[in-house]
Amino acid sequence: MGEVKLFWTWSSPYAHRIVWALKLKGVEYETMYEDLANKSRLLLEYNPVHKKVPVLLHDGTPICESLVILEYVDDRWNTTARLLPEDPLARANTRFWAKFGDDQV
Ligand SMILES: N[C@@H](CCC(=O)N[C@@H](CS)C(=O)NCC(=O)O)C(=O)O
Repeated sequence: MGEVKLFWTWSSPYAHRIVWALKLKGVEYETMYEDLANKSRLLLEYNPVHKKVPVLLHDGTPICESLVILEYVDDRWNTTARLLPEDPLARANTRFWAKFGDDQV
């Protein structure tokens, strides 16, 4: 499974969706709490483009942007229930509504 760390803060809906995905998949992870008013050196190093949570660190490699992280989690831990449906049209529809939700937040 490797070492998994999640940089997050309790108030972030984007971070909560990653927590739910990891729990659904049964992936053990370490929580790295971020104070967004005083971001850690590691957060800035791992997400230099947006400097935001969530960031998933898997065996030392950072993955940024919550929808990208969700798809990574689904692809990497693919022996348990899938987050995205198998059917390509249903996947496209799911991605549409996920993006719609993001655009409205
Ligand atoms: N598009 C990003 C949005 C992440 C985001 O907006 N995170 C907020 C917390 S909810 C953040 O880290 N804000 C810090 C800042 O804007 O400096 C994602 O989906 O991961």
